Amino acid sequence: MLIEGLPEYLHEHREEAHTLLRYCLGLGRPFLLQSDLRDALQDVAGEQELPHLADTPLGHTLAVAQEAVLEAPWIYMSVRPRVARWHYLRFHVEAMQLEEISVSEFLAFKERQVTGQDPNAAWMLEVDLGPFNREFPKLKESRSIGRGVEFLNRRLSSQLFHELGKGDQRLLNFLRVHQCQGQQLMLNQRIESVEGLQHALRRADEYLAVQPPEADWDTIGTRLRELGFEPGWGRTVARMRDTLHLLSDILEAPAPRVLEQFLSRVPMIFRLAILSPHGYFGQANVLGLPDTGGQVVYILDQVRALEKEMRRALHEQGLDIDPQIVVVTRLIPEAGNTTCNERLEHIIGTEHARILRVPFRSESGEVVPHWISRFEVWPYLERFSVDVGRELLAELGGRPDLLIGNYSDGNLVATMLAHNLGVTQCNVAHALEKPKYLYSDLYWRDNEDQYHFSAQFTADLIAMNAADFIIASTYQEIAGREDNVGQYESYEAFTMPGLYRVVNGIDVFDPKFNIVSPGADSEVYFPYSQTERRLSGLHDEIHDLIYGPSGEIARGQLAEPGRPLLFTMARLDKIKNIAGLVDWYGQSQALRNAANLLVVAGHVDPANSSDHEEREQIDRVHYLMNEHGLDGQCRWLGVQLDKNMAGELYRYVADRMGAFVQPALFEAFGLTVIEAMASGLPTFATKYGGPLEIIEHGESGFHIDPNHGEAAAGIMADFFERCRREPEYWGRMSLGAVERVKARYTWDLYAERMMTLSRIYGFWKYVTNLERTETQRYLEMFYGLQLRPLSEQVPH
Ligand code: UDP
Ligand code: LCN
Repeated sequence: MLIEGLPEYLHEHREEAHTLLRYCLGLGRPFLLQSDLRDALQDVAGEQELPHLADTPLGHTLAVAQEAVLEAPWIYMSVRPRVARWHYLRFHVEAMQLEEISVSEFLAFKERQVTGQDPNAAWMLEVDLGPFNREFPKLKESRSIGRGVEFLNRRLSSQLFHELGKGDQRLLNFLRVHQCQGQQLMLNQRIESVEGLQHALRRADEYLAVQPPEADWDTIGTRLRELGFEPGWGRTVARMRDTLHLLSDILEAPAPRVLEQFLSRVPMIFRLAILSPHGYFGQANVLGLPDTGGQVVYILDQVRALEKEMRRALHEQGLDIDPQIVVVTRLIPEAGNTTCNERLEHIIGTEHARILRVPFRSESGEVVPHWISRFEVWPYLERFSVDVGRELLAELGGRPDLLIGNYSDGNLVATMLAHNLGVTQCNVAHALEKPKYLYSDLYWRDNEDQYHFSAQFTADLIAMNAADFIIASTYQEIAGREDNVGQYESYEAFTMPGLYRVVNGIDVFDPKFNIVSPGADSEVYFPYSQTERRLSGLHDEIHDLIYGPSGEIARGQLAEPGRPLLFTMARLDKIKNIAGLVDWYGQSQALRNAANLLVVAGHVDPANSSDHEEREQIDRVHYLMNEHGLDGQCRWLGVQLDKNMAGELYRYVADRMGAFVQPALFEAFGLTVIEAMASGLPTFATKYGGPLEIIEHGESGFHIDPNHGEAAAGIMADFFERCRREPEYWGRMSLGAVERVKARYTWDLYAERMMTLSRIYGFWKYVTNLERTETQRYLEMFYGLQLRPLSEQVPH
């Protein structure tokens, strides 16, 4: 039994156990969450004077239970005793019997509470990807989750070793497939076998040993080509020899580290396509518009970092080839003051990277002119993928070597393209919507009109299973924490009653998961103390923005400008909880006395918003400002700041010993959090999602619980009060924040890691059956029979 001593306890302490379980049933709710179960345990221990209850096997079970489903006399429970490990139990409260059950039984019981029908009465589709992966190597330890490539390297190098010994040619073939712009790279056809390769390596080494170490391919290439080699081994003779030695070592005994090192030198990635269909993807006037935030910032910074890294690698490999990166997004003819109606746009800060925009088309082929919410893009994506495939090939002059999808829609398009073109696929989620909203799966029908989650979750399942590898920004994104379910983990088992039940949707122990954290652009977000780099030319404008009169783009005028600023900036989505923050602030006299609130979000005039949810939030913020009488203490700016302005604003707030707050109900990663920290702003951020991992509470910032606004306001008020008493405290927190970002969240680290992963997964995909054809076929069926009809139902 998974909780030691539980059956014996139930038997021997029947009365006590009965009291607790009956209490849970007596709450009269069909579902209890983790926090409810913990509260129940505490309540019973207190009311019934059973202080030891938490220390009993039943107490331990409730402490690790994620959810209970109740219908007298039954209580079903999902239990997660360790990160990403799940068990399912049921208690018969009258008979006091306990049984372990399958995930399928647990989900079926859940469905029954929603539909009121016996789940056995009607057939229900069960989605189970488990059988496809049975033969596939999996990580064993939860602490290794997110380090898939290291695991894969270890596992597969021993396999390679074994097979090379049997005369396996795949490594050789792999080294012969590389070409760029019609030029053969690495090896030519003269080398026909592994023995031949070993022989050629020795001859090449002997030859190079007596050449000047700084000589390049032009000098020594003729001889190497006769031996069977082509360019790509290194810019100089010294580097070439080093690479040849790595390969000889692998042929002798492939050690994982050497293999990784060797592969990171093989020229494989010249052309990259990054897919990000929804929102306004542009370089100016877009941030803060609906659906347009961190993903755009992430991709533009990523492109700059990757191009630099690709260029560096190609240079070292001795190749004069320009890397090509194309970001594919949607072309929006009615683009306001953005450039989203332009087909091609050069990406600033790169040599060749560009944005390629392809329009959505209606069934009859007409271009869709207006912006479409990310929740409603589904009916357009199939056709979009076909159009993109064609345009991309033309733009890149051939197939990309890697496709990177972004968010649910981009990952789905990447899936379709990768399949058609036979290219390695990498996914980046940015934000998985399912775990953002409580019961978004169980009560999916209630949300269907507004969010169409049924299509989105189906697309997520398809794309995450199709991907060759997945990049997550944090560990928690994959597998959460001890008492917190990971974002991907939440796709393992769930149900959408009446649609389908997922018993094995994704396995977070799959080596496809890798953590590669994004950074904050250090050219833009640097500490306030680096005075020589500051954009002081913007200070007058910033001053007017913060302290100017209210008007079309601003509400509130700060009556006491000397107070520090508590700053927040986000898209005005409900989940960002800006209205919640205004409410906490309004209710906390201590916080109001300590600091002014500065909000940069959305529009002040709802007429300027095209998004339903945003308009609702605008109205709510107005309402709360009226309700709490905040016009003298809260400044709300309905503007989209360009990043230089945003960067200088963080620092301007830091100059005045202010702080940043990110109050979201859930934040997948939270780029504003690392930007504020990099600028030296003490930062308070939600404990739900990425910030939990980014910030070490009390050292590099503070976690706040958005569900307990009063406590959050208290933490912030105490902070300002302490800084008033102890000014060096502010400096200490500021420094802690800067150091944390420097150590963990930089784009240089990102690019180097990302390129290594791309090469290694590309290699393994080539030499093994990582293709997973069976999975692909199953997913195609799922696409055709589920996602297509669901997408059709979305208004278009
Ligand atoms: N941002 C900005 N100006 C604005 C609003 C937002 O530059 O007016 C930027 C912000 O600096 C950050 C991004 O938009 O880089 C938001 O990313 P985050 O990850 O915090 O949230 P998301 O919007 O992706 O959910
Ligand atoms: C989307 C989000 O919601 C944020 O939490 C991330 O920081 C952003 O994308 C970049 O990945």
